[in-house]
Amino acid sequence: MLFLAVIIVGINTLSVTAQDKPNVLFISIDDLNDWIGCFGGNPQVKTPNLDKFHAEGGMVMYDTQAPATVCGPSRSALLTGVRACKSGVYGNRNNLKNAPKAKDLITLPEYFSKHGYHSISMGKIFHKHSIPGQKKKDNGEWAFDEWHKTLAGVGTISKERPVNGLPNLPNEKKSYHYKAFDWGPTKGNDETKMKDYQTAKWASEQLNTRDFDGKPFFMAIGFSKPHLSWYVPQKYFDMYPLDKIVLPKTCDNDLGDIINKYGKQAYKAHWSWLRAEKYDRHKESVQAYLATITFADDCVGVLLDGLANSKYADNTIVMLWGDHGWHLGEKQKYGKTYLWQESARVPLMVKVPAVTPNKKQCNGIVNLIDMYPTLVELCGLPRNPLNDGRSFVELLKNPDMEWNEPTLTTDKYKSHRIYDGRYSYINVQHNGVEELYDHEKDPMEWTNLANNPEYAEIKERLRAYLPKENEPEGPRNID
Ligand SMILES: [Ca+2]
Ligand SMILES: [Ca+2]
Repeated sequence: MLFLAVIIVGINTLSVTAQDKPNVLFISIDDLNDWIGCFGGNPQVKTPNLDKFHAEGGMVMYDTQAPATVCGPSRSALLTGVRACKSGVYGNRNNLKNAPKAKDLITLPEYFSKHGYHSISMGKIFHKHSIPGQKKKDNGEWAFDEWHKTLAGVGTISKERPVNGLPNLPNEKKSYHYKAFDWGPTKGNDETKMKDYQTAKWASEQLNTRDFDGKPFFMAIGFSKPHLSWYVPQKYFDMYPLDKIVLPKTCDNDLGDIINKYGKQAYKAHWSWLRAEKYDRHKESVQAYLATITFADDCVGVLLDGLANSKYADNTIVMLWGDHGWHLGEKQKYGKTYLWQESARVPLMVKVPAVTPNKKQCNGIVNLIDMYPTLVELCGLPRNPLNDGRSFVELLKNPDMEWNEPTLTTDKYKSHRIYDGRYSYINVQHNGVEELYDHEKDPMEWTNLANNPEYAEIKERLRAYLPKENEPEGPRNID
């Protein structure tokens, strides 16, 4: 009798799960900053599909920060729900599965799977790591019920490298391989042959042909562009004529007021910027990033149209995010890393059917690490007590409410940024750098106020949010 009762309870729970739980479409766009029409980060960028998503309930979470400023640690933090300073996963070479404090954490897709969802994925969600002694790589396959390898894309029109013909600088480190900063057109001028396009098409087909065994789904789709190299069909370059390109605003000698513990300027211009400067390629770099964003936007459109045409359109939460920002010349740099806003700030868009309004921008301060507890709450799953983030469900329901708790971004061990919407405070232990910026007066973070006595109290207030625990860096991959 007791056995029968257990079976009946089990069946009831399952049927409730299948009918009442919303699905989740979790979309990652690698290395996309705020250059999206509806974010206003660049006046020239063309992102019609993301803008359409915004017009149809995809709320712009305008002031979202990343937990870390490079792929691996940002993704590890947002997928485990645990900060880098607690997990020891600080860099791309730290696989979370090798870090003692991270390896047993239940990641977001596993958590959904454990609570009755069918998890399925294609594309980059976890950062890819080598496995010691093995040829194959760890892509995070273990986190999903179904994990699918991406389909092959097309190559560039020329096999010569670099495609952009940009030479190394005299005396430049040899390790700075061409792939680190290259762009050019792909063969055939056909976006449908590109890897990301095929990923979008595949996902759309899943949404229109599958019932996932009657379970709600957690589908994670990762687009690899606009990550370098910026190889996309010529037509995307043609959308941005070179002579019309407007460069981001920069400040001469911006790095001059960032001083290390020896009293010297802490950072020099990055090699990528020095190359672009020497060979007059700033406009070309910006053009190529814009072109690659528009290609990624087309892929997002294929996926979102696929969802809109499917039977899941009205009961699927969409959470779309970039893993960290990108510098396009600001602070004399092309790329990510460090703790300035160009790297720390990220795009995040959220659609909760019947909850998020059309064409709405929300200015609350959130962090990508908050996505885990937010999705858990939206889907009615039990709270994961190990999550460091804060659910912003209340904010999604009331997007104009006050929501400005300071938030953390980490670059390396004891290298942190605290941001509260008005000020950003950066504290880097290894070189003794402190920076403080007032975004109300200085939205581009040009004037470092860390040593200005008028701001001493503000600095102390933000310092109090620096993490007290700092786990040493976890083991690095061999290669
Ligand atoms: Ca990335
Ligand atoms: Ca400056």
